Amino acid sequence: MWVLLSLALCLMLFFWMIAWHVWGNQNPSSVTYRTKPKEFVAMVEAFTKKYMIGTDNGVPVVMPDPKKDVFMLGEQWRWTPVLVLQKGEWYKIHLSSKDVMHGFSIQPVNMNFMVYPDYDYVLNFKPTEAGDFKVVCNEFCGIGHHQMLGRIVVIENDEDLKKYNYDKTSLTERMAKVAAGGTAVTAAPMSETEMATAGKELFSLKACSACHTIDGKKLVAPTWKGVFGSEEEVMDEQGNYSKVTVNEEYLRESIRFPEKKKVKGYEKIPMTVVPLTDAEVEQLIAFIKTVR
Ligand SMILES: [Cu+2]
Repeated sequence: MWVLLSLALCLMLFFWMIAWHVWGNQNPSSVTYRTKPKEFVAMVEAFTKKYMIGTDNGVPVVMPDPKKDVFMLGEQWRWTPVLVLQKGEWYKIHLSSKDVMHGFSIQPVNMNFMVYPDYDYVLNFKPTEAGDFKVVCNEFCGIGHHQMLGRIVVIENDEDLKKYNYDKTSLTERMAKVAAGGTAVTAAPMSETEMATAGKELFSLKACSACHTIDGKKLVAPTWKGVFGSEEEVMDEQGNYSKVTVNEEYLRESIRFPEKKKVKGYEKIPMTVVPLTDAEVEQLIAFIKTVR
């Protein structure tokens, strides 16, 4: 009798699980695919280039077409890009992580999803109210976890864009070109100022500020103040000294391969190589140029 009773209970709980999914006001279910962080980042970058309408605190803002694939990437420590979505339209949202596990939590509506590297979560998603939504990370992901904030703006019409100081003129122009039989949508190029703003964001985001300063103070690494264009004595990997001018080329090399030419006085201190995309390296350089 006990065996039968427990069996009945098991079956009941099993079917209740299905019922709860349907009637329990749960998070929508997702379809999951395998991916690689590199692949996913490339998709996010292509998507961002195509639909970008500007930047918001150094983070690109994109306004995708409804019913299309939309991408959002979690990385230490931010969500990119900022999404502008239309109320009442369906979107296919892809979520993944570039590094570690993050928690994608839309506030204040409190919808939560886990975001893992190597997995592409696809959610069919329809925003039902307009407004400014925040995406927080609810999975502890490192020292910058508390500042990992993203943004999803839901608008009812194009007029709403003004409230957020966004402007989609550049996007409309690029799309019109494509409609007229032009070549594929080319990147919305970031202006030099936008690049520098993005670089400034990366300076704290990627913890460059732990070792470099922008006010001339000396930490364990050379300050960035006035460094661009200056002449420095550097040591190569063989221990030979020479003089270099700090230009874009030198910075590009030093960000990727810090050991190649080390500034005199800092030879013994190893620099942490932070994983950055090519675009991010350029943004940092743009920022360094402005630190006078
Ligand atoms: Cu996180």
